[in-house]
Amino acid sequence: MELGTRKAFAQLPVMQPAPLSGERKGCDAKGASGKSGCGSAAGQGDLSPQIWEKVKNHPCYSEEAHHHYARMHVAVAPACNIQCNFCNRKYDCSNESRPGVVSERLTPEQAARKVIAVASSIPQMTVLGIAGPGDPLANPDKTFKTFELVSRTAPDIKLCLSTNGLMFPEYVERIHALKIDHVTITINMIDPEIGAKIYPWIYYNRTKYLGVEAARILSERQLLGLEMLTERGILCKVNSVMIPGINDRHLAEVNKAVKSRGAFLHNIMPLISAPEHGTVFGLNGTRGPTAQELKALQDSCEGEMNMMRHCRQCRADAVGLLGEDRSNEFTTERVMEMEVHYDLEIRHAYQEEVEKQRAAVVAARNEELKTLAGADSDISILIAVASKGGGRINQHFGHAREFQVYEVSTAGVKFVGHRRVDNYCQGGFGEEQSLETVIRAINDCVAVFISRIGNCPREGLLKAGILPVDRFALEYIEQSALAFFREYLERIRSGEIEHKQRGDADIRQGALIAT
Ligand code: CLF
Ligand code: SF4
Repeated sequence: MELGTRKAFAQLPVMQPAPLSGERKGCDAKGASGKSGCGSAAGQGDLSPQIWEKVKNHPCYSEEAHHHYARMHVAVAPACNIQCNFCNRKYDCSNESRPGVVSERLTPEQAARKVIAVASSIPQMTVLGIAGPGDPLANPDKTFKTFELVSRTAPDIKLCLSTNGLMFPEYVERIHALKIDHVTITINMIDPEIGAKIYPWIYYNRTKYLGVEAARILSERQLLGLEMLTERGILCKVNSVMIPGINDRHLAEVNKAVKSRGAFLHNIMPLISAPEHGTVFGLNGTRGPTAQELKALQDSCEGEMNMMRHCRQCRADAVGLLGEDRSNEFTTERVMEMEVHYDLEIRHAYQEEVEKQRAAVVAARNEELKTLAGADSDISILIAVASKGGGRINQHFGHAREFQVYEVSTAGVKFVGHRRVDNYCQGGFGEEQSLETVIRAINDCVAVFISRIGNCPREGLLKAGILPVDRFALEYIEQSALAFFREYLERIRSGEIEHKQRGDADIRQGALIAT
């Protein structure tokens, strides 16, 4: 594609107008959780206009936005100052990426050019994050130089930083001065005894600290840094890796500690620990949580604080919507050859269209929710969805590399996670083994919504008790999920079907690889 031109803009996949399935009637319901603006809720809700401005098109800080807006990372920060037992330094930082893919390291100048090139060709790319592959604040010069260069040319792009937090107190003023409005800290413990099982050492003030002492210093500086940032009005997200048997029970305390210090969002992520990643946890057999274990912990922490459930544990050089990775389209070689023209007007025009589409998704959902008004049932179900974005059911079963999972009840519909899979369709034919892994990944779901599906996988899913549903093809996810749920309740009431609890599901280790 010719980049940075109006022609290129015209060729971008603009989302289709809203098709409504049948007549929709009803009330003015809110999102399921009742909270708004981020995590699993939608819309501005009770957020102040200033906060809403910061989160509304940030795909990580707003679940609703992640269907429409993209982020990119640049891998300018190779060094790290601590060791986590879920990380192998040969690979990306597990805080904000998954192990398994080595990033292309960039200089700040290369990184800034890449950002402008991506922003010129993906006008819905609204956020630049620096998240590794080591720790950004262990590489402060490269990190801040990159942000400076980008903010000069592209002032509309939000700056986002993700760090282990060891060096926060030294750099809070610089973060504030550079208008880095979004900061993520990975906090896996507040108890140094637990921390010693996660962090064998840290390197601080030219000294190497071990075990409990290392964890104590790290924890104190993380919590102090969080306080300093929130005092300055910087939106902080806390990432925590859920490690069964080590910090799974403790993370509720972490949640309280970060909430009391003003964190805006808490993202509890599953441990990735496949032996082939060569991490301590991978090699000693520490397992990641199951889907039910993760959801139960997230649900228990969801009080006053928003929980993020749509994290994809993406790479340190990821580009695109959270569920996709277009980094291969923007290698340094390609970026250097591109003719780049940053046009703010084009970006604004495109984003205005995105906002119209987004409003249509929300309006359709709210209309559908009215049809459940007065329904009295304590049943809730999970539904898996194949989607390429835009909040629609627009992907063939065989092409899906992840399924989005929604929980539906009379209270509404909310995004509760995603499941990575091997795509079933392998060069034109189906793969038996892949079908088994897909079924294990969505085993807790009553139905799977897809745009199309072949006979073989359809039969396999039915045998496993999962209903394949393609009649909502290209329609909105949330609206369709509510319509399906209303019918589901009617069929239960009529005695046609019986509601049964589904089993647990696998969270797949490793993951999304750029195609
Ligand atoms: Fe990147 Fe992180 Fe910023 Fe997002 S990612 S630095 S806040 S722009 Fe997002 Fe990726 Fe999860 Fe991170 S999905 S790993 S939470
Ligand atoms: Fe690895 Fe990131 Fe931990 Fe450093 S902070 S050891 S790069 S996971």
